[in-house]
Amino acid sequence: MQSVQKLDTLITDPNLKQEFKDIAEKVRQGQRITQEEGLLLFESAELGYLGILANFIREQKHGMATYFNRNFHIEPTNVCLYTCTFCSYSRLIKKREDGWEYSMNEILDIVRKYDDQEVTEVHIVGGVLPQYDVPFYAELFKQIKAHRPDLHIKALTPVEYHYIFKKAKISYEEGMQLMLEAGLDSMPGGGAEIFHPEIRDQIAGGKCSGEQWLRIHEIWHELGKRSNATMLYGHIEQFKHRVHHLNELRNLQDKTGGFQTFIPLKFRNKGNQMSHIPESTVIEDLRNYAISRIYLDNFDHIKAYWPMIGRDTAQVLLAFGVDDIDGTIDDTTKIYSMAGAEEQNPAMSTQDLVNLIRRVGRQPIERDTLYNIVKDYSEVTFEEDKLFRGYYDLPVVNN
Ligand code: V47
Ligand code: SF4
Repeated sequence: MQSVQKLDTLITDPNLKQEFKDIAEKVRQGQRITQEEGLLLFESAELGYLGILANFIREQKHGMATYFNRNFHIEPTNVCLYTCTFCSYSRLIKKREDGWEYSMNEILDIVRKYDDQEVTEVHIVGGVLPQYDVPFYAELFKQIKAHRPDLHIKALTPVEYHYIFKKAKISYEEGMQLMLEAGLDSMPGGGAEIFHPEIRDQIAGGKCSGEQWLRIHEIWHELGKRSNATMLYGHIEQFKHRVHHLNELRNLQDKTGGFQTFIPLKFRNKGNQMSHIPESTVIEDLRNYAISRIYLDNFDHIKAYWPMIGRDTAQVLLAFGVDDIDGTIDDTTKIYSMAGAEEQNPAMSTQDLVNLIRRVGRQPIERDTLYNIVKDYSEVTFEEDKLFRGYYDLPVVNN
């Protein structure tokens, strides 16, 4: 494999500093890097070097395979009682005209809209409001399962769970057990932001702490279930806070093995309290994803959430440690578009996703939420592919 040769060449490069050689050697041997080494990478490693290391790990784990799924998002409300400074849903943002608070039936109507589509997952997350409580969500999950038992429910984060369990006066353990019984299948990675209190206290508007976020995931994993993790980067945090965040996740993963995917989320600066902070550059984005891939040796997958990071950057990231680009998201997912994400109305068909992956030389594979393979698209060529001219050869299909 080319990625092995590139790493070997790097390790023997006489111009590479010893400390970077040592890290590259560790990666070659499948060994873990330390927090100090993680910080060194953030502070001074070059993009090309990071790309070689991250791509080596990515190809060792997954070869050319690049995963996507078919899902849809539901945001029950875009109004929130918390005051996160990076969020356009926060109650600090003036009462908006375009606010919504869906009822149970309105949410179920959205689910029913997808009845004739081959989606495998519904992703439910939004603002926090008192009417969305334990009885509401338990009933919602039950009704979705009654209507469509095969649909995987990936819903809510420790931010909501902490709030609704406290309100119901039940423990995290009791609460997560109730959600499991109601039909919850897995937890998305949101609400993690930056765990370190030096930063979290300034940006996370009074919602659950880093420890509470980690504890709720731990309990969920102990029930035998899976979840994702995120990190909101590129605002007021320093590199040391990112390393701390990644280290907390790596430690919990050692304990439970319940995380599937890590998703770095680039801070977008429109329509929120931190609009004065410039967004990170594409180079910083690539570096951050690559270092995440190198640091989180016990995570199987690194995902680029394309509506947030943009399609072009998502393509480049497939050479910087990323092996997953999330789903079709046939929806108007507002939390990001309001914050200035690339995609105002994120929707990509299966064909779009397959082409996006294949045109940078990777192998598109549709997965379900738990990474079971739904369909390998390696041999499927769509009509317009025949007109594509690029660096990577596309498979020739006669039809
Ligand atoms: O926790 C809010 C982030 C997250 C902004 O698990 C912002 O598969 C950037 O976690 N700029 C929720 N980010 C989204 C999320 C997610 C998305 C896709 C897939 C999965 C998964 C999880 O969105 C929040 C917060 O960190 N967010 N505002 C903003 N201005
Ligand atoms: Fe509410 Fe979540 Fe936005 Fe914070 S990030 S204001 S908890 S919707």
